[in-house]
Amino acid sequence: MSDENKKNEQLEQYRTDDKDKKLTTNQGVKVSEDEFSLKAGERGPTLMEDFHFREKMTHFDHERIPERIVHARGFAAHGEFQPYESMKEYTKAGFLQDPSKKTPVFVRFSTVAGSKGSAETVRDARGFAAKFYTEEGNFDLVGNNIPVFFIQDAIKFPDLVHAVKPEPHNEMPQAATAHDTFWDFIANNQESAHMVMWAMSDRAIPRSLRMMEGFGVHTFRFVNEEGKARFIKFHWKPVLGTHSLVWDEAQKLNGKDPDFHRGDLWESIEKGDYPEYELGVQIIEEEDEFKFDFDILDPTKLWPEEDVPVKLIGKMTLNRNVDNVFAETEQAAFHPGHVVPGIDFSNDPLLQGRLFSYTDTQLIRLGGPNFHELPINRPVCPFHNNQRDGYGRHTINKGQVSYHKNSLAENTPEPATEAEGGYKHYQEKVEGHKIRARSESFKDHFSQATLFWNSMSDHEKDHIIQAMSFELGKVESESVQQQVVNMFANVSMDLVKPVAEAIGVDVPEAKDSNVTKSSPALSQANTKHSPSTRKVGVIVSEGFNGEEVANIIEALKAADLQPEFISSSLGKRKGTDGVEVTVDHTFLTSDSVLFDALYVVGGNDLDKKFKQDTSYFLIEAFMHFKPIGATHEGKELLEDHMHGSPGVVAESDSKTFVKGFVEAVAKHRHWDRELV
Ligand code: HDE
Repeated sequence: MSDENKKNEQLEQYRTDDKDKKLTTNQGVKVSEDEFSLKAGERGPTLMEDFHFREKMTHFDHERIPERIVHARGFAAHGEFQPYESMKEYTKAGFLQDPSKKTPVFVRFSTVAGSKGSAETVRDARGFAAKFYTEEGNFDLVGNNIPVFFIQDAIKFPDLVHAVKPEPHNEMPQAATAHDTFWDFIANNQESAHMVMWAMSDRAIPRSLRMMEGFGVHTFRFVNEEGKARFIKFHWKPVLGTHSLVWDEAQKLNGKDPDFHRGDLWESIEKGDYPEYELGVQIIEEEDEFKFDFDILDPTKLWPEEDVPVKLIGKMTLNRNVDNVFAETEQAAFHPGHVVPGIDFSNDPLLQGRLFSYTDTQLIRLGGPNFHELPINRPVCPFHNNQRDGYGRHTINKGQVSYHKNSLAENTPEPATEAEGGYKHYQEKVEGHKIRARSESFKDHFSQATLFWNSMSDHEKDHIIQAMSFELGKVESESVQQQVVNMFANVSMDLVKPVAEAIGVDVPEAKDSNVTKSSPALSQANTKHSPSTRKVGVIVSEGFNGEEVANIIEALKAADLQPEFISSSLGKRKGTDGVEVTVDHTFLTSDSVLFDALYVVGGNDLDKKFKQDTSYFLIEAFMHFKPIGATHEGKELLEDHMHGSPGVVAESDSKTFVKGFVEAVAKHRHWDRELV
């Protein structure tokens, strides 16, 4: 990371390295013994005066803080954001003015429903929270990888979360929506239909945190120097494209590697394969607010990209892992209300409620009102006000004055004028009766759910049918199952009929909506494809074809693939021509689900166990539609039905093999493969 990263410089003051140091108490007194508590006699009771024991134990007893009520399971990294061009025309936000200016960022990704220790490849939305440490204060873009939300009004959030979390009487199931209370909530709160479609789609099981989109979800405002405002929505577009796992694979990964997503992010950054995301905005002029067939304030609606194009305005690169997960990732406090001049809110009732919740939750989680002083949360610009005291106060405010207005400190700290950078809320004219109601314009819950369905490719539709059949198949109440199926008849009978049949409830009467429109941008079939950083498991044994295989491995690396060797045991495997490879994993320590593709090399001396293990890996990879390559003796290890299948590249000629295999890997998955 470049030295001029101000956040990094600031954090450096707080970092400490205990290596090669003497052990001390927190008071700095050197400790002479850390294994035996102070006792009255070798077999006697421990003495109260053992200050080292007391301090060590007390600190340990208080190590835990409450986990986040939602988004408890998360992982974060540092990075930088750089705009492509000045956005002066649209916003006065300082960090978006100069294409040569880099702004430090900290990004925390998360699952929503699971607790802090839950597995990572569950079916769920992913949080995508970015903190920009700008010169004008912190701007937090606290988004998800799904562009819409379950509910329209923040007052329903506690109900939604109670329904999705493990059921209170038996605390099951962990990190899953496949249970009665979640689906009961859905059927009885039908504004959730659109988000449910996304949650049942492949978007909810990303291949990698590096390969998913991010969305601000709500409508925000950009305000420029002249005070002109426009409605905007924020997007993150991953440079590697948007790719997903398959459900069977995701479930197996939860056992084989519950840290799969954080491991992938951590390793990529350690290797220098820095995850990159382009920041985009959709912009709607104020005068066009009512030109759409949905309300632009409704958080259950997206703005189809074909109607309102996404303007890419900059790139974020994550290039440094944290030094300490608790100090940084866990103590990071995000808030959609952390905005800077040039960025403002809309009246989206979900956003308005979030503006209250985030500080409130930090007060219990981080133990008081001074969490902004924790190193990870401190802005890189100075901050001055009359707020004082409270638990864990770090700042030593000098002087006698802590109030406004005053004369003793010449009325400082003083409010800044707009020209000096003072935040001025956009002067939107509002009027109305105090009323607990929802706008009529928020009442269409199904059109965009159908738009989403219409936009899916055949295999994506099939995955949604499978996901719903799985989820509802786990629901015990037949009444809830029936209610949900009846509800989704409003979306499409092509979806509902096979689901109803799979779970054995009545196929409801057709209520197909008349939405025929689709939005190609919503389908992952239309995303970018690249072989870059894809992990290839290379199955190898003694006596493999040395030189040729070595050349193939080099060519795969040159194409930015990441081959790792798998064999029966660790150590070296000898090939012909004096070539040797070091095994990275055994059949026992790895699994096909941990790789994007398999390349079977084999060898000239294969025992039954090796063949069996290889066969298990291959069958699973094949079922998960993964690219499979085979050369030399490896070709004989393929099952008969695999030969000639899409994405299976079995070749003797090295060059033809490399070309075909790299292309197959870039495709991600081969959905046109027929399963047997
Ligand atoms: Fe959150 N949300 N949320 N949320 N949310 C929290 O804040 C809340 C919503 C999102 O990595 C909590 O610090 C309400 C939408 C992310 O630390 C809490 C409502 C979106 C994260 C909270 C929503 C999000 C949170 C829990 C409905 C996508 C993790 C811990 C009105 C745009 C941030 C915390 C991190 C976390 C409240 C809905 C994204 C309780 C009341 C919509 C990424 O304050």
